[in-house]
Amino acid sequence: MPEKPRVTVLAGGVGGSRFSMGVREALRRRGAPEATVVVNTGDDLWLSGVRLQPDIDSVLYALGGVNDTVRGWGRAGDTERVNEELQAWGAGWPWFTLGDLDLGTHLARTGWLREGLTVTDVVARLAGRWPLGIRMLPMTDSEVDTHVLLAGDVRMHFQEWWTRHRAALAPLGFENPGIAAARPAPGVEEAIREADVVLVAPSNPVVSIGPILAVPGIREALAAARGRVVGVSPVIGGAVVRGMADVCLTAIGVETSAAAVAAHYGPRRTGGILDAWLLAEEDAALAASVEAAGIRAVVAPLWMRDLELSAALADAALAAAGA
Ligand code: FO1
Repeated sequence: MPEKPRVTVLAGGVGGSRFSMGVREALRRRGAPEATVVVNTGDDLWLSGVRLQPDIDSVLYALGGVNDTVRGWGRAGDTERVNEELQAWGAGWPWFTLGDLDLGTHLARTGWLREGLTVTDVVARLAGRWPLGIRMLPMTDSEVDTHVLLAGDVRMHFQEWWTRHRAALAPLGFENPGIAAARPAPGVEEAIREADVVLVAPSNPVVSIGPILAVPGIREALAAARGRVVGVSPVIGGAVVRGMADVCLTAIGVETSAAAVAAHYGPRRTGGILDAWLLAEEDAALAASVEAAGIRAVVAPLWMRDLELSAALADAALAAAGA
């Protein structure tokens, strides 16, 4: 692997944002070109007439240094005046807060979409506001949803299940209406195929990485990638680091363990996506079973508590690709 590798990251949500910041830092220190991050758009939605892209905005705000690090979503220092007014009208969802600054983003995005710009164009415009130090691409320009399937033939949008019910309703599965007809956004397949390394962020494997992999053409691009594909476990010591990914994993029959998630992604040489998998030191005992599944196991510190640790994790992932 070159000393200054071209890196592409598949990412979504908070885990994807933190990891992208680590990758940006690690590459800056090497004087390497900016990475490309392909972001999940499967949990996007229309609400109160505006288009929300939670994962795009998580990565955008984090890399732009304007994210609310306490709540884990939205803008730092945001206010909720418009949201209060929406609630007074009975508009939107009472359990879903749209901050004033955040609404500025949604209005800008919706206006540009209405003017005919593609999602890729809109993301490029949003990304131009702050010096992100990373090229952001949406996984697709098509509208794709994530629905949660529940008992009694009930289905609801992922955001309702996640924020209103805090994932407490046992899901039977997840569906992505619109995904079969979706195509990777312009530049995504090339970014995957031509990268020296493709990194799979420690994001939710089901509702963040899952939709990216489900876009027809993306698995094929990973299979044809000239560089190695290295994933980072979102599970440490048998528990998910953040969010409610364990509930999602259980719903699709995958145990909440670093080895089971690696096996779920599968080895690239037999139709899966991974060449190597980073497991936490707490999970070192699982390395043998990852290797037995045909994936190179690398034990490294995975906690991204600050930028230094996130950059060290990115370095470990790059080293795993070079070995
Ligand atoms: N998460 C919440 O827990 N409560 C909210 O009210 C909420 C509002 C919200 C608005 C815009 C946005 O882009 C994200 C928002 N999120 C909120 C986060 C989001 O629901 C999820 O954490 C992610 O989609 C999961 O990756």
